[in-house]
Amino acid sequence: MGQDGLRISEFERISVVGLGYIGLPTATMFASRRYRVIGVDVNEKTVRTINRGEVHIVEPDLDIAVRSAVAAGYLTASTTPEAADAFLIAVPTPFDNGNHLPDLSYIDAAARSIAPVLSPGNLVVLESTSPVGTTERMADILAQERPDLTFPQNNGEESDIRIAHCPERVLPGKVMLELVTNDRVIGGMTPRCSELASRLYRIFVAGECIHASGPRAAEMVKLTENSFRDVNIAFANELSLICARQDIDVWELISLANRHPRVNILQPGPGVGGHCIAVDPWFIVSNAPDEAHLIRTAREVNDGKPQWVVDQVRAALAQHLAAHRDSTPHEVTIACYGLAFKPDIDDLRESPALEIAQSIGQDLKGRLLVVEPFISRLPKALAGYATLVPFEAAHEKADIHVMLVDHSAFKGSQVPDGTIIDTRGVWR
Ligand code: SAJ
Repeated sequence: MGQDGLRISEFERISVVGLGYIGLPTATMFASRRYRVIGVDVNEKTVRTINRGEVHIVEPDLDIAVRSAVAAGYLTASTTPEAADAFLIAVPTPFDNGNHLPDLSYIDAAARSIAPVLSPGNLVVLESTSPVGTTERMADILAQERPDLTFPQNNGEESDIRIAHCPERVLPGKVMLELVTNDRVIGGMTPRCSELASRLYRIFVAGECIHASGPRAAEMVKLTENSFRDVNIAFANELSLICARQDIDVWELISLANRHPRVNILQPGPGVGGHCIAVDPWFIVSNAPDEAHLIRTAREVNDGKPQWVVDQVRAALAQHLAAHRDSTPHEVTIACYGLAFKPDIDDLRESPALEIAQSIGQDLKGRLLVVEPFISRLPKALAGYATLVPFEAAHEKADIHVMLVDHSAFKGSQVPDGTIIDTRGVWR
């Protein structure tokens, strides 16, 4: 330990570029182990928030960790990169929803922004989930920007700069735990690149640091994990459609089939949301469009599920009106339970539940009640279409009940009167 309490290490300064859902928790982990961390983000507001010791994202235990790391002086944020021993790039890799092609401009910009402050001996790690070949592309950008330095793609083990891809694999909601406990896949451009990256991650990773044969393999590992889950959820979602047609309880079916020692089907739902599983499989498809049939079809099955749920609601509404000839469409009340993209979180982004509620709200002439215990105000997408109400109010008043998210608070509740469309098996 040095006089100022900082660790004496080959990594005296660690720079994390991109202070979002992955970058900020990762930067905070290093800082919590008493390493000097400079977080870099292009958003000035984000930088100011972090420098006040506050957070701009919701993740259990992150706020306390950031507060103490900033207060102790181990973590500072800036809009411009500074010299460091290791650079971790954790910027978004969105995709164009229309043509499903990845947008690598954030990674390119991050590489260009750190290039001027690189010096011999530095390690650059790409953490962002990326199509195969992106780490090599980043290495080429760095080499173009800094012709005075040598890079592994040209100089192998003798290069000035070490480069690796080490994909993040943590589950939103459990990030602070999984950052420490998960195994880490390390895809260095050379064995020494992998070794240096492993030494960096061992600062806080208690899981194993496993070396892949190179960055391309590591990139594909991450995409494969999320595609595996997407394909398995698509299988469950397709079963839910087949079962609905044949009047079979899909949850009973899956739980019985899963009693087989070699069967492990995931759960159906209203669709697949979030920023990872609904996006990453397209990175495989975009690089191998003629081969990735199953992966593409799984995406299409999961993306089609919200519309199927909306169609079920429309059919239930028509049936309700046919059965209650004295009531007009204006008198019907529909309740949606849950808006988040998965249970027990407050994240509504890329949420199939929100998409469904919005669709129902737009064509409903009656009343739409929404129950979402994790928010206090309805998102803009529902403004004017719906009313946020407590669970009991919806449960009591609605004619049609649409269960969209299996929040713990909903489980074990009594099955309401009226028509039920249960996408999560809560009221089986
Ligand atoms: N879902 C189902 N049925 C299931 C499981 C999930 O419909 O049986 C739905 C959820 O409701 C949600 C979506 O899938 O809408 C995704 O949720 P998730 O919990 O499966 O995954 P994410 O997106 O929160 O996090 C995933 C994780 N990947 C894997 O588990 C393979 C996480 O480890 C990754 O780090 C993360 O993606 C990421 O950042 O890539």
